[in-house]
Amino acid sequence: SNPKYSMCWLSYKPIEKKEYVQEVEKFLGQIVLLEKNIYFQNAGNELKIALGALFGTEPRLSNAENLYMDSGIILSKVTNEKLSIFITEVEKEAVGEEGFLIKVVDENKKKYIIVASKSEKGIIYGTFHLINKFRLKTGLKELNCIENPKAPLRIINQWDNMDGSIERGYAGKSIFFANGRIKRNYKRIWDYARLLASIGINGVVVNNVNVRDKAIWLITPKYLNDLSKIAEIFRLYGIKLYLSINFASPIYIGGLDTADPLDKNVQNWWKDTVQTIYSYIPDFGGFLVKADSEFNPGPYVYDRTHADGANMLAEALLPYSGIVIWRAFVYNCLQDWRDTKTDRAKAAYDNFKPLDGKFLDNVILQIKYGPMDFQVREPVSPLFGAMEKTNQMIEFQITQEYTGQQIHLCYLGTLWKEILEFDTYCKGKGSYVKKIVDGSLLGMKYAGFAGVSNIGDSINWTGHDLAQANLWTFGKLAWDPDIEIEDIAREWTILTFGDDKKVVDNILWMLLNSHAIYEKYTTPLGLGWMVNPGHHYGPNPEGYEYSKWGTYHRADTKAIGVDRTSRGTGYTLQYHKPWQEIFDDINKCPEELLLFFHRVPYDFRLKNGKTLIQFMYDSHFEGAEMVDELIEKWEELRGKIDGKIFNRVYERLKMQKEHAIEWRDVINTYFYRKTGIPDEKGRVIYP
Ligand code: GCW
Repeated sequence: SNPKYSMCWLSYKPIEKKEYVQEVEKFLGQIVLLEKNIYFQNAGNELKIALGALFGTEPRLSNAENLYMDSGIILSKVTNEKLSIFITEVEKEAVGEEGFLIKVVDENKKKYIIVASKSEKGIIYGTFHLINKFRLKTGLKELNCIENPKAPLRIINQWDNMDGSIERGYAGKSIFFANGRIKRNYKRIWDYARLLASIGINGVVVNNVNVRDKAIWLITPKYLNDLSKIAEIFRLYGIKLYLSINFASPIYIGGLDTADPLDKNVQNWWKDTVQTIYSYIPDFGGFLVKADSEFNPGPYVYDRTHADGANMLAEALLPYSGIVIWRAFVYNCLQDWRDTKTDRAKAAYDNFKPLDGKFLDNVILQIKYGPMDFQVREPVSPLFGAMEKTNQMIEFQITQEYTGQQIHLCYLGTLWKEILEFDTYCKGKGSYVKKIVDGSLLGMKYAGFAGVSNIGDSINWTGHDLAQANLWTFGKLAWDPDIEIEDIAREWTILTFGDDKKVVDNILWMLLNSHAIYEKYTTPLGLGWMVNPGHHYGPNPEGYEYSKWGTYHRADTKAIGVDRTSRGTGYTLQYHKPWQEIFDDINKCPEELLLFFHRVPYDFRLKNGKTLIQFMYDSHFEGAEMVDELIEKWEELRGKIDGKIFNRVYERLKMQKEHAIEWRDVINTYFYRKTGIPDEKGRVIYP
C-alpha cells in the first residue's frame, strides 16, 4: 500500500482461486495468541494484515484463556499446555530454538491451524511461512511441517556508509544512514525487517566493513541511542543488530596510543565499550571485523596474530553472549605485478590455516566463497575444509559487484548452490561446504551464512526487479542449503509475479540461465578480473594486469592464465585429495575453472575438441546472443505483469544487451590482437 516502494515478494494480492479460499476459510475464524508478549503480538499483526489482503477476512486477534472457539489460527509456544492434546512430545522435541511447527487440526468441531515455536524467535518465521504457503495455495494437509534453520547464523552485511552511500551498492542510497547520521525513517527499516524475517534472516550488520570517519563512532553513545531504535525493530522480527568496527578504535575514540590487542589498556577499553553498547542494546549481536585488509588496521600492525586480535574482542563480548565475526579476506593489496611467486589466491589459507584451534569459541571466521573476490566463477575457497577447529561462515556477495551491478540479470542461486554442494573431503567423502557452514560436519556451535546486501532506498529495493530473487535465495539457502535451487527460484517467482504458467516458466528460465549467460560473454573458464578498475563495471582485459591488486592473467601471444598447480604457485596444495590431483591435471580440471588453475596455450584442445581461442570466441558470441533470449522471454510477458515492473526490467535488459555486445567485442578483439588467430566461423571480430 505504500506507493514509495514495493514490498517485493511480500506484496499481497487477493487469492483468486475460489476452491482454495473455501477450503482454508473455515480455519480463519480468529487469530489466537497463547503468549502475551510483543513478539507474538507482532506476529499476530502480520498474520492479520496478510489474511485481510489475501482472503478479505478480518479475524479478531485475541488472547484466549481457553480454546473455546471452533476455528482459528493459533500462535503459541510448543510448550504451552493448552496445545498438549494436539502436539506430541516428539514433535515438541523436534522444534529447535529458532524453529517452528505448523499443524492443522481438522476435527468436527475444531478447525485450527497451529503455528508454534520454541521461543519468541521462531514465531515470526513460522508466521511468514504460513502466509506464503497460503499465497502458494498449498493444500491444508501439506501445511503440516516442522522447520528448523540448518545454520545458526544467517546474517546480512550492509556495506552502508554514514554519508548515505553504499559501497558496491546499485540500488540507491542507504536506508540506514544519511548525511553522517542515522536515518529516522523507521518505516523503511521496519519493512526491511519484514522482508528479512520472511526469508529467515537473524542478523544484520548495518555498517560497511570499511569503517572510516564517523562510522568509527557508531559504537559510542553518540549513535547508540538511535541504533537501539533500529535494534528494537529488528528484534521484533528475530533479527539481531551487529556493527562493523575499526580495529584501531582505541586510538581514534579512546585516545590511546596503541590498539595492540595484548595491551591491558586496549583490552579494558574494549570491555568498557562493549559494556556501554549492551546497556543500549541488550541483545546486541557482536562485531564484524575487516582487519589488516585493504588499508584497514589490524593486529599485524603490532606483530600480533589474527587470533590475538579476534580473541581480545571475543573476551569483551563473551559475558553478553556476543560474537566476533572475523573476515578472512586478508591479502597483500600492494603486490608487484612483476612478482610471479606471490599468489593472492593462497592468501586466506596462508594467513588463517596456522591459527586453526587458536580462536575462542565465540569467534567465527567469515570466508568469501572463493579465494579471490566474488568473481563470476572461482573455485571454492580451500579454507573451507582446512579449519576443523574453527567456527566458519561463508560470505556471498548478493550485491552484483562483478556480476553486472544489477543492470545485467545475473541470478546467483545456481552458483551458490554449486559452491555449497562442493565436497571438501576434509573428513572424507561427503564433507560438503554446506555441512561445514551449517556447523553439522565439524560440530561447531557457530556457523553460517553472510550475504552482502543488494538493497538500497530505490523503489524496488534492488534496482533490477529480478535481483530481488538473489536476496530471497540467499535467505532460503541459509535456512536450508539442501533445497533445490529451482524450487527456491520458483517460489520467489510465484510470490512476486503470481502463478500464471507462462510467467513462471519464462522468469524461471531467465533466472536459471542468467549466470551462465553472463559468464559466457564476460570471463568464462575461471578467468575473471577483466573489468574496469575501481568501479568494476564493463570489460577491460588488462585493467588489473599491471596493478598492485594481485589479480593477473598474464596473457601473452601464446598462452593465458596462471599456473596455480603444485608445479606453479602451489595453490592446489591447499586442497584435500582428490582435488589436489584433479585441479593439478589440465585434463581433469573442471573446464569452467581451467584458466583459474592453469596456464593454457591458445591452441589447447578442450573436451569438445575446440581450441581454447575458438572456445573464447564462441562463448562470447553465444553469450551476447543469448541475451536476446532473455529479452524474448520477457517480451512474451508484456501485459501479464505489472506495467511499471515490466518496463523497468525491459530497460535493463536492453542495456544488458548493449553492454554484452561491448563485452563480446572488447574481449574477442583482445584475444584476436594477442594471437592473430581468426575466428573459424568468420564472424566479425574487430581488428
Ligand atoms: O572486492 C572488494 C570490494 C570492496 C570491498 C572488499 C571487501 C568492502 O571491491 O569494495 O570492501 O572487497 O570485501 O572487503
